[in-house]
Amino acid sequence: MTPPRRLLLVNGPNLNLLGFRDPAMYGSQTLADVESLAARTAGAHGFEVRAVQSNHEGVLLDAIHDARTDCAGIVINPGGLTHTSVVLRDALSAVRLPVAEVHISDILAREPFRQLSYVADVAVVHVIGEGVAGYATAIDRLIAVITGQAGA
Ligand code: CA2
Repeated sequence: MTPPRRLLLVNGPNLNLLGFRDPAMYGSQTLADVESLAARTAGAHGFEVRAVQSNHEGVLLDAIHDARTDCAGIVINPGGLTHTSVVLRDALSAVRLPVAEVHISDILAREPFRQLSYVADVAVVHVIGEGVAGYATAIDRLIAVITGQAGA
């Protein structure tokens, strides 16, 4: 069966504050800007985006489970759950969709506790420290994986 031309975009806890706090670390673009960049980037490949942001882990898990039936891949910035959440990692692994992990900041150059990602080895694409533009990079690379163009 042809995979659906839809991606799930997941933003985890506190990312609703983008553009309103800490611009030195996370830039001045808002979550709405991120979601519209994602829609434009995916749209250029003929894909649509379903976007979810929540400060509640269970809401994120439910959205990931639901993607199993009607999405071709998942782009996720898990926020602080990156460094703590086995259940988020298990959900991503369970749905068996290709995953792109995005971080706005360079987590490898920050505090030691940010350098461990529970999600990293269930993701096929990793974009770290490219700012908000990294979401577009991640979508381009994930769609290349989905459509079999990766590495071409
Ligand atoms: O760099 C990233 O994208 C992070 O996933 C962002 C998380 C952080 O816990 C990760 O280590 C790295 C923090 C998301 C909180 O976002 C804020 C946005 C604006 C102001 C305050 C927090």
